[in-house]
Amino acid sequence: MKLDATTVALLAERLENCELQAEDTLKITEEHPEMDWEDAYAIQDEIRRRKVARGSKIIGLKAGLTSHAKMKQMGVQNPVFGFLADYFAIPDGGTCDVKALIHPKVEPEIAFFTKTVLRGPGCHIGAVFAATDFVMPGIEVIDSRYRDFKFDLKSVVADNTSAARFVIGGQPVSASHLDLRTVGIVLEKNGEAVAFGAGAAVLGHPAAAIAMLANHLSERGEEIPAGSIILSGGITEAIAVQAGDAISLRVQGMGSTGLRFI
Ligand code: OOG
Ligand code: MG
Repeated sequence: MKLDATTVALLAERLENCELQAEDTLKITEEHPEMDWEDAYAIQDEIRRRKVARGSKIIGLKAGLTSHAKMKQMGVQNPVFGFLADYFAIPDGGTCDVKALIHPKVEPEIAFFTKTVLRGPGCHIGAVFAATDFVMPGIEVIDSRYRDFKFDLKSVVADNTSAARFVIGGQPVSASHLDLRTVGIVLEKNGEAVAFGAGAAVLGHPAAAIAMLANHLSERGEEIPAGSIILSGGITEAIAVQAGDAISLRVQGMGSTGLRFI
């Protein structure tokens, strides 16, 4: 750690206030170029602690920047991990108020639901299959708290990897009943197909993102709890949205889900 506890707490407060008040800020590494990975996750943990203290429940986790399309779009090279709070969840077919967000974008993802604990080190996709109850289509709404969505990896980790909202829908399917590498996806905006892909875009297999998350957590003495929802990361680049947009995601063999921005 390069930052002291007071600085970590102040940065967490600033980033969380930006989230709650829908205001942007400059990326925090400009002021703190010395900050390291531990600092970045410590700031994210402090944001999580603040939410839990206020009564929010943590219902799941997310992997981000797990596809080349996303890494290229954001100019970074490594996956990152964050958490999902209860109030991030939007019902299938529901609405998302853009006034509560800064500059939202949507991402097509595969969501995993765990039935047993998943723990590293050495977690692999076989262990992920064994621990997964089912998978479902999911749309993540990301909303970087950084001006113009410009960040580096440490800044985005501190900002809970731009997590803002998500919707899950369609058919729950056993992860071993279909080949998640070749499952095709189509993301539609106002009825027009705007992004296409297949599961293999995410680290060769979306389950690999879940294994990577378990291994990452084990380095910090943590695990993926049973009963978690985990977003495995955007399959295509993220698509900007505004009030009035209707978004839907079709996943081969898994049905579809969607939401409307108001
Ligand atoms: C970081 C979060 C990326 C994903 O699925 O790749 C992410 C960002 O691009 O703002 O959630
Ligand atoms: Mg995502």
